[in-house]
Amino acid sequence: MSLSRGAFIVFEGLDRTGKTSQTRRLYNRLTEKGIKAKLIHFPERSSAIGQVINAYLTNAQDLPDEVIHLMFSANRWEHINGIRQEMLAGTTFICDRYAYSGAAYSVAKGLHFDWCCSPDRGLIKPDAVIYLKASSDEAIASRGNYGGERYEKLEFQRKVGVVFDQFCEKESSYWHQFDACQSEENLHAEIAAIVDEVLKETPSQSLAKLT
Ligand code: NYM
Ligand code: MG
Repeated sequence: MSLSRGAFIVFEGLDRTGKTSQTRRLYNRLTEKGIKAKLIHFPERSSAIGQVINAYLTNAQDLPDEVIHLMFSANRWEHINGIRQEMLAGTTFICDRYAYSGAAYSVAKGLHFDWCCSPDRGLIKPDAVIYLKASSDEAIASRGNYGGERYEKLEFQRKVGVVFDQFCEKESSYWHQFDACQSEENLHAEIAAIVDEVLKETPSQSLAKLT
């Protein structure tokens, strides 16, 4: 058993629900407490695969739904060994989107749920998923920049939300739901309380895989 591994904390939710702000706040809080942490975001757009994903999301390139789905998964796979190594050496990862986004956005387009989950099987299973759920999707849609990228349409986001809700219900042992429409301060405080609990448990638990 490794002495003290880091945790893998994933943030999920629709576009504009505040994941990026909240992951940053959590990162700052952990590092201030002296906990070694790193922030990552999928899609990671800088790799060759990430650049294709970026071209797709900004409507510069079209790809079949199945192809872009597999690219999103490949983008996680190309980073996972590095993440695992650092986690085992004690770094906690805060991850802005992961395989659940992969499934949710593709299922919302009509792809089969099981087919969508399959390429991500074997990736690291998160110790906790922080699900920022929009209690009012109109409120979220009215936040800045909505509509700039592919997928950022209210009707489509609603379909994605249904899949996130299903994950949250099915995977309730490690999914934690928060109201994304409350103040940034409150939301951060609620998330911090849960993460503190998770961090107490993780060092003694071995890494699991997505199944
Ligand atoms: N997205 C993200 C997917 O469709 N599949 C995935 O596997 C991941 C990780 O990319 N609308 C979508 C969700 C977002 C878009 O993400 C860009 P972000 O967090 O806005 O950069
Ligand atoms: Mg976005």
